[in-house]
Amino acid sequence: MPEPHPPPAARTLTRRDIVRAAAGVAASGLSAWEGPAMNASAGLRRPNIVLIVADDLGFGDVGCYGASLIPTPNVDRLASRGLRFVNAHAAAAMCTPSRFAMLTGMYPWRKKGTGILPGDAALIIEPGSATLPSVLKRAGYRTGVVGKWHLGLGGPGGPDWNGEIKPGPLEVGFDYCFLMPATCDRVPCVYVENRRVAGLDPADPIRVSYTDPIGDEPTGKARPDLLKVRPSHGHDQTIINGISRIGYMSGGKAARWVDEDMADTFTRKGVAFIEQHAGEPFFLYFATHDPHVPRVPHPRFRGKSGCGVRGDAIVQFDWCVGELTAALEHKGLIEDTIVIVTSDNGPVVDDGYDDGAVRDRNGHRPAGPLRGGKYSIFEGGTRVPFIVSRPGAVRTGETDALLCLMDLPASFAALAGVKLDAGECPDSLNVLPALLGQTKQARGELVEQAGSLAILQGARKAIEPSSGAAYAPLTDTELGNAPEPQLYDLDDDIGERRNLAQEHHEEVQTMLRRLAAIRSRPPKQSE
Ligand code: NG6
Ligand code: CA
Repeated sequence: MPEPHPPPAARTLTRRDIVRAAAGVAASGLSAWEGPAMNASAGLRRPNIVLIVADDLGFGDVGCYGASLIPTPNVDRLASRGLRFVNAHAAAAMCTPSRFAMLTGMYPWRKKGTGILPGDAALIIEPGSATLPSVLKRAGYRTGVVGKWHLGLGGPGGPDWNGEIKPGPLEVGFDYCFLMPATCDRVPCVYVENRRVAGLDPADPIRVSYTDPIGDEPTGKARPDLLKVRPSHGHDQTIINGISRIGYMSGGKAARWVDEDMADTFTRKGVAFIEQHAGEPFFLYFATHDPHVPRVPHPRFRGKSGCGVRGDAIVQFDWCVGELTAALEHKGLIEDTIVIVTSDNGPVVDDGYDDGAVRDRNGHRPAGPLRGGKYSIFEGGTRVPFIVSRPGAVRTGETDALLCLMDLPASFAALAGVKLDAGECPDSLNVLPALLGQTKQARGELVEQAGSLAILQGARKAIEPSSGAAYAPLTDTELGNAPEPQLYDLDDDIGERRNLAQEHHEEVQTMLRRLAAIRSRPPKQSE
């Protein structure tokens, strides 16, 4: 098990730091968009970016982060020729807020309506605003998203599944999309390609409801005998492909996905995007469903991990990473492409289906040494695997630089030479030198979000008091909520077992005041 390293001393990154760090990069011969090992045949071009984001993959879930029962050779290979971060975080311990922050560069708790969305929610990102894809588009990148979206589609009334689905990814900076609209356990179970449901027969229109039963198809509640995976909590509405989901749907039969084929389908679309844009700078956001529930990996991955179906879904995820990497190699682009592998939030074992994942876990610890997991304000909620690889241009090894997925917009804007206007991506910091391994100086502090908020400053972490539940409903995940403030020293106590708040009363109050200040104003605007 790798020992997570202590984060750097608490300090906020200032503009001057960023300028200095950038100067250091230039002095080392690594300019913003031209690495030292630049492939001569590729000429002077900006690197492509392939951002691979797993769903609910934990800090201890892949081999290079200590998993011994789950073979992940492709992720491990990227790590061995790249940089492995041990203090990288999602902005939140759930999907929608985490991805919202990653794409907009804004803390999700600044905006109402960024909690876990139903499958028929309207788009929550402002069309035309500065986003990770739109800033890259300004620099001439071709931008695509393949896989999980879960940020809503359509205007205030929600998406028109049978017509033009707009606004969506194409209105917030992507040139191309092939989406699972929300989650795999939420209806509608169809793919959206650009502005249409893929493969929809107009004679069989889709209807969706999150309140009332719709159509005459069986539900998991009424017909559990029809199910190939039974729910353990919730997830008992319309049955699609032998799995009951959250929400009701009817119609769209020809367009429905087959869960077992989803990883293959996404991978095919991701590889096609890479091949199509091999001659120009491109950004691909590849968002897998694995290892989120329902876990029904393709039969060829069944039994391939030593810890049940959740591990098998991670083996399938690793296969996707291998295929995308192979496509880059095949096109001669591996040295011209920054590949990132990470996750939207921490792990959960039983997230609502009785799929044997708890029974078969075989001692595997999805969060590694961390406490909590998905939904939790403990580190297991937001600290995620994060690997950056670009052979010859990104240093190899391990780094304890503190960063957040929310920093990608400002960092890649810097990489592409785009200047963000004041107020654009307001909480996103340019940590490009740390991403490239030129420095371990990145963020000095970060706000983490689950049901409550916490502030991380160097090795110290303060969690605000909260009246929330101690455990996630019907699961054994500790949420970290407590009516009194909590203070942990992550250098000595990465597992957050010793609450130091009583003996360091002043310190915890100072940290919580700082949290309140960030809440009222983005730090970048106070400089
Ligand atoms: C919860 C679901 C869970 C999962 C989660 C979203 C129930 C009981 N639980 O409400 O299964 O879908 O939402 O996960 O319905 S996330 O990774 O997209 O945030
Ligand atoms: Ca997730």
